[in-house]
Amino acid sequence: MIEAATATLDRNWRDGYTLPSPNLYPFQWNWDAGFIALGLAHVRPGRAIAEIRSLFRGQWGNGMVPHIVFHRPADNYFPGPDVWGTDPVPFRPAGVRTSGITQPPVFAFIVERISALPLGLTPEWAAFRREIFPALVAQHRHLYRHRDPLNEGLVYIQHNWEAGTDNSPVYDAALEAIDLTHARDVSSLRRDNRKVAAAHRPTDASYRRYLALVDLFNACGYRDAEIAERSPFLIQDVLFNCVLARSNRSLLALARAVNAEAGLVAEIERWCERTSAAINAKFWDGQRGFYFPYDLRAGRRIPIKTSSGFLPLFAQVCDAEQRRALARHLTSSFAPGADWLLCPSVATDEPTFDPVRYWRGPVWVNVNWMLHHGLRQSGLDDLAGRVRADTLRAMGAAGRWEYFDPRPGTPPAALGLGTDEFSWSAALALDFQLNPAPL
Ligand code: 9WN
Repeated sequence: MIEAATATLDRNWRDGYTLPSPNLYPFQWNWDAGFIALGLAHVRPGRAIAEIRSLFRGQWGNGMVPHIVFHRPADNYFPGPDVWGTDPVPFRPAGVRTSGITQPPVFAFIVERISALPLGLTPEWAAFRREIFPALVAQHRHLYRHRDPLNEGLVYIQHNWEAGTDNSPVYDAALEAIDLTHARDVSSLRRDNRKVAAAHRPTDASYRRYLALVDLFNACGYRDAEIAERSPFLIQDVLFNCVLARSNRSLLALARAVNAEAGLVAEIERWCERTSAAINAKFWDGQRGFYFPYDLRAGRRIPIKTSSGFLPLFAQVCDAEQRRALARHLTSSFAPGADWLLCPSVATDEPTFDPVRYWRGPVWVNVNWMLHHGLRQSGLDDLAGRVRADTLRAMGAAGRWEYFDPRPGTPPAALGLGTDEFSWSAALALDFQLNPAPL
């Protein structure tokens, strides 16, 4: 499996960065680059720094790290750079085209994880940590300054594509609230649903709404304040904030390691405390014993159980009772039998559960990797072992697919979904096998 995973990363490497999948995603993506850099650090250490550096070439002047960096043109993806229309934005970087939204900020914890590997002990890595630290601070600061309108310590996402868990049913209601009067029909422009099974991808009706938001951001000149005022989609997402909280902890350790000045260390300490407390204050539903995202526009929690609800374990913000409640969900509503693959992206008892469509039921390797480490840190070692074993079993049987059908008895030929040879699946298969330490 190590050889096969390395071959996937080699195949998808493009002289400085890695495509998530040449077939489906022909550019560099934000959080993909983080997980991929970790895999590269194990087997192609010379490339890990280049991977992260390439992504941060796309960082905007306001600190935002875009979800796609279009290093080279490719016409087999929609929406491409012309649709994003970010060229006239005054604070976009020179010399490289990007999208205009971000993705979960994984880099600080990825840097921490790589620091424990042989690459992490080299002078190149020590220099790189000093180089990347200010960019990571700017990334987090952008989120706190521009995405936390109520000053709660929680940040909101502007688009489901910022969540990473793009087609999760928790975004349905906000997407349905979009006024489609001037929305374009983009069905003939899509490429994704011609390259992989359409049943594994979002519907045309969903894409129409995704693009209506992009058109709105363009009309707002990508100014966060204007978007916050005009957009129907403002969601405080559980996964996004848990990734931020976990990265804050790593950023604090990094700040100390690079001897950052005291005021900056204090600023990061405040981020750590406030976001950790706010996750419990706003997302936790004591009655149902689960964490749910919050729709700022509608002014309510979105009570649909998804795998993101387990990630407060990864953020390390749960008390003993919360840990027990989450463990119960993981082995009941998410996996009604011991032979189900952990962890479905939506609970199997939710009416929106769909075992094959994108983020509406299938198992994803990156979520499992974060869940595994959250369970380890919570002392839930048996469950952590099962999540790891299930992930490796699915990839062993089917290959490094983008996502997997969680249902028991699915034959290997039908197990893998979306695109094959998917980079972060390969990269995290490597970390699962080559670094047994918890994060
Ligand atoms: C939109 C690249 C990306 C991942 C996301 C995943 C999918 C893109 C798409 O692919 O999203 O960003 O076109 O569907 O949902 O998490 O980063 O792998």
